[in-house]
Amino acid sequence: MKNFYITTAIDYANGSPHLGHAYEKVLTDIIARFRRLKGDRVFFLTGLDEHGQKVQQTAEKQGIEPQAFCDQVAVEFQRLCKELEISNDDFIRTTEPRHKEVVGGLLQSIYDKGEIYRNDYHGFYSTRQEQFLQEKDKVDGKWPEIFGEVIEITEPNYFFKLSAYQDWLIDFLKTNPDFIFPRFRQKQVLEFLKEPLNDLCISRPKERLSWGIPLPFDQDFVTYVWFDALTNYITAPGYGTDQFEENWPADFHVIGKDILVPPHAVYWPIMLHAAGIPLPKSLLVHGWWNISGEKMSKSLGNIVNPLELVERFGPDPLRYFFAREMTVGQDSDFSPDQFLTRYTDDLGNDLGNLVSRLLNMGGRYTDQKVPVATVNDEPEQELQKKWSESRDKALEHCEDFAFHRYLDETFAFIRGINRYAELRAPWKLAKSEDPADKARLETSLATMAEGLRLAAVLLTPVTPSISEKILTLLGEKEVELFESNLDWCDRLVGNKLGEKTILFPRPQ
Ligand code: ME8
Repeated sequence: MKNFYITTAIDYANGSPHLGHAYEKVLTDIIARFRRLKGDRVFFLTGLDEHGQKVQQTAEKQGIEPQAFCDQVAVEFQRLCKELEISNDDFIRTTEPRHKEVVGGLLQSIYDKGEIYRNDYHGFYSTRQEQFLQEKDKVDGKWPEIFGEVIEITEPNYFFKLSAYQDWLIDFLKTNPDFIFPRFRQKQVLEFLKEPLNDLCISRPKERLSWGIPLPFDQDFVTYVWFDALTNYITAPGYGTDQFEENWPADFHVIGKDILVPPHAVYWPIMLHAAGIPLPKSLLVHGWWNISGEKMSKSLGNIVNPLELVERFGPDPLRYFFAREMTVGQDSDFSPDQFLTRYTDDLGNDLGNLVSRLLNMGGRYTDQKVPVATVNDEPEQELQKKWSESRDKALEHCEDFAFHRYLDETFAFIRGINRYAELRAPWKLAKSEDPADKARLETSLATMAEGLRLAAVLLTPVTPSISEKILTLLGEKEVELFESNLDWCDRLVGNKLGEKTILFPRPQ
């Protein structure tokens, strides 16, 4: 059986991780965890894009060798993954020998097929974007800011026959309308393909850029960084080895909207097709985080460091915020106030209070044990019905990547447990002399505990640490599969409840 193979983009190693990097990893991790809980075998890849001019220049500015610089950055990105509880199975760095070997092999095989040729290039070149420019890239007669310094050059280079595949790609996209999620992105690609494609310059002369992978057929050149970077997706599953087909084709490449056209939707499918390698099944394209209404950028000085948020609040509040606030595919806004509101209202008030209430009452009324539910009246039946509806809808939303809706459903259920507690008011039942009220008291605590268990299981892909903590407090283990763990039952009866704990302390 083939594994479910999912990747993030590989991040540029020319700076520290920011909120956008953290988001993409969390989004991909939620999908990976969801799939594992459904019983799939998953291979989840993330990593770093270490070659190219930007990295070389940043390292030069710091007065260190590019490799030493990348080694430092890699530590930071790997720490980000660990701190955010990202469950990646591999972390690829494009400076690793396994990657250089695959890039060399892929280039050679496309070259041997006659799809790469040498030619003189004359024109304009953006050093910042490492990209050749055309007159049509000018805005109001000037090169836009994003290109940085633009120089005029004439130099021999190697070109990949992209243009020869344009009709094939258009046809492929038209016959595979679900290749790109959300669908409106696929339309944008087809719009882009209405203009004729130029062949892609896939080399940089070594005298101008040394920090790259040499072309196997001409050692005076290094490989264009996008050709190098995209190849990571086949390096990690072992292109050229027997294991390759255990993972490839990838089920999803999760990427941001800025790197869809042309890299992932044009270069990558054509590179693979030219080399005779099957295409990935889909591209999942997410939007961007703005910061309090502004684009996140170094020049505005509004870069949010995800590690600071994780150090202060733990990984799950940020994971929850990402999944709750972003409609996958659209842009969203991060503001410290909105983050705190989600933390306090949803996590603290709805979930955290329910946990402390239950543990508190368990300690007082039932010797810290989960009692047996012997009553099954309207309030219990209502809550159980609410559970099966919320669970089914929530799981459906996950299939559609509508994680904000899945959390909405799950928290509507959690608020339902809180309402149930208000209705049954165990603290009042405890004062009653009526033996029927004792049964109601025990039932209400058992019902709250079971509701909480189910909510914790359902939340596992987004809040793995908190879910595990709650399950431990209920005397249960972390779950590995959704199956049989999402049905209302009495398995908690007799379990010892943990000591009262505050899961979401008030922010200082
Ligand atoms: O593009 N909000 O690397 P990168 C959400 N190395 N996502 C964001 C974001 C934001 N504000 N800013 C960036 C590269 N991203 C290449 C990829 S893949 C073979 C090579 C996302 O570090 C961005 O869209 O600039 C991309 O998917 C990822 O972060 C890495 O961006």
